[in-house]
Amino acid sequence: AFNGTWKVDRNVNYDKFMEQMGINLMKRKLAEHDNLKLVIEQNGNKFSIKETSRFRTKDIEFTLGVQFDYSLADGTEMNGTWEMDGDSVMKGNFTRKDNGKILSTTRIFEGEEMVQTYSYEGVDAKRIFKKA
Ligand code: MYR
Repeated sequence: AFNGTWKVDRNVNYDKFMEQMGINLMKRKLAEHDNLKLVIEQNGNKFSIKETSRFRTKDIEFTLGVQFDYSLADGTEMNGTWEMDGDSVMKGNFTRKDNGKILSTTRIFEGEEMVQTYSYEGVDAKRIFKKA
């Protein structure tokens, strides 16, 4: 169900979320319109994701429940895991390596759209993706 090409369509409270993450105004302005595209391929417990944005192209591979490293476009390093909750909900928990704080995230479906939620230190945001 996650398989396919997903393009970000709109954000909810993403600026505030990035601010809580400590990202400066100029970078936030660019990131708000980063044209993020995720090409997701799931095979059983294994995911391969090609992330493309105005900042970079990145290939990510992970296995559900197995810890992996991931760095944000600004260089912030994290590690953590994704797990499934049923067939159609992904739940991720990632720890920032610089301060030990947790970013939690989910991917769920709402109608035809995939919604990714983000939560960090009490601030929540969403990015809503449409299938390309
Ligand atoms: C993936 O499944 O796409 C790769 C792993 C994602 C890890 C968690 C994503 C957090 C992204 C937060 C971006 C916020 C920028 C302030």
